[in-house]
Amino acid sequence: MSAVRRTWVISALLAALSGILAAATTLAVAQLVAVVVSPQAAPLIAVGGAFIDATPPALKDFAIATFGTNDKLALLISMTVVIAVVAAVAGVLARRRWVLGAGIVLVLAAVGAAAAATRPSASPFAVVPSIVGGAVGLVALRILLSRLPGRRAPQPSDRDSSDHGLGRRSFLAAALLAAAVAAAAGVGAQLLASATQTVEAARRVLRLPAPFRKAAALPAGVESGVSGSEPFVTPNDGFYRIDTALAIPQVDADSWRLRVHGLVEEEVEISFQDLLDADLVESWVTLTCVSNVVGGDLAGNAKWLGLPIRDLLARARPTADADMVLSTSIDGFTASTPLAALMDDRDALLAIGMNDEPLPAVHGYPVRMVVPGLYGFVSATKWVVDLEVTRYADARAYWTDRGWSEKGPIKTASRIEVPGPFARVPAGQVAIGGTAWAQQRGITAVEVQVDDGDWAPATLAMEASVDTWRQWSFFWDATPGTHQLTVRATDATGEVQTAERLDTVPDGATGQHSISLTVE
Ligand SMILES: Nc1nc2c(c(=O)[nH]1)N[C@H]1C(S)=C(S)[C@@H](COP(=O)(O)O)O[C@H]1N2
Ligand SMILES: [Mo]
Repeated sequence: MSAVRRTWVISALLAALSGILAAATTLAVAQLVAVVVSPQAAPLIAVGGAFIDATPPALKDFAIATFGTNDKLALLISMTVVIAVVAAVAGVLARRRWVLGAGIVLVLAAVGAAAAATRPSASPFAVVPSIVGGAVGLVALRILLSRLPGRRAPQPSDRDSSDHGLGRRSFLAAALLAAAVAAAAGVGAQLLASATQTVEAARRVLRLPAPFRKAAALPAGVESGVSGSEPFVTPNDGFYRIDTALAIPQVDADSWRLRVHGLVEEEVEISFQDLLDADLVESWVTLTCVSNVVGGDLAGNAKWLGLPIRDLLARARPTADADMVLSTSIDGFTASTPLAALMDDRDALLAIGMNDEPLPAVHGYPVRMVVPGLYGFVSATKWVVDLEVTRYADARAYWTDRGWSEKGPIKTASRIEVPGPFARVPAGQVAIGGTAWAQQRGITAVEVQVDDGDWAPATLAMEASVDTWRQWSFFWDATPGTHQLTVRATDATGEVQTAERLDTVPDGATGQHSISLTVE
């Protein structure tokens, strides 16, 4: 490579680096400003959130299937990579034509500002983080590019060649400074965010009131005893999490209000204190996600504490033509729940407690809905702030707009948890264990099939309620070779879990769970 060409390449690479450093400064400064304005107003979070809401269902399905519950991390990483590439291009362009590079930075900042301004519950200040970040980024880019070595052709008047070296050192100093600013702003944002985490602090000191009606004690023998099975009660930190929130909404319980309105005789508004003072009930309910594949783990069982939603609706008095309640989260997510499911005698709750603790932030602190028998996407609104009594003919929920069903009764399901898929087990008696669920109906039988043999009854563990899952066990006299085990459940209506394989879209997967294993 000729010396001229080499200088050009180095200079272009450093210009690209300048772009990336300027972008890092922009994002970090914006993040810092967003701590003060609103975490949801940080450009990365706002654009990511807008992207999630705009993603076609098929892509979202793919993301959930591919990344599991890491889909949000994957999205953030992809966005960072895209921004880095665009920023590098902006740096290279700006080296020759400042307006081009500056234009790209401005467009990026404008996209961030626009996304932040249009997020649900955005304040007028939501644009500020992107604007301040963009301005700082432009300054950083300008300074860095003005110090690029080799920008200026050597002049005869230069006293010696060390001028070139000086340029490099001066660029290095600017680059280090930009990196330091970005790092300081990023770390500062983190520190400030945790120092102002009043929500987590408030949650920690919150004492839940004693329930007016306690949950029934769990019967002895509610667990099958097969070691390695999922615990009957899912610990809060092991509970699956599914939502569209890139940054977890920070909801202040003291200013939290829930409005019940729409087709009602009387609008009702309650505060968090009203909930604490109300007659709360405890209930064991197994929550299930419609995106759960056959044999999947998007289900969890907890003891919820909350106000029966029917008590609230009784005060509001829905009119005769209403058939649905559209619940809305502070982050704009909505769910359409049949009014009947919220009025009948099941424990549909406005929950504030989960396994004897205030709701964890990721599970909806301070208040969420829990409705036995319905998939989460049509019922389990976290960070809920609004209940509109309406009609299916008049309003549509978040996922219904994206190709999913407007209603979502949970389908009968069963899975094998032990042994794991492709396990190798010794011949002789092998303990098979798992869980089955058919919320609102209850499980009355589970059967296991070895290879193409006859279905044989499994032993059911005790039932806690028709709204919880039920464990089962099966002792198999295993003979050497490769085998396939399949499970199916029967619910209390007598319906046997179908073998017909249906996809999760639009209203939940069907099919029977099988595993292959080797007996040695
Ligand atoms: N605000 C909000 N609530 C939500 C969702 C959401 O995306 N946003 N997802 C729903 C879905 S699809 C499910 S399965 C449950 C999951 O609740 P969990 O995360 O506490 O397990 O929350 C429901 N509530
Ligand atoms: Mo879900």
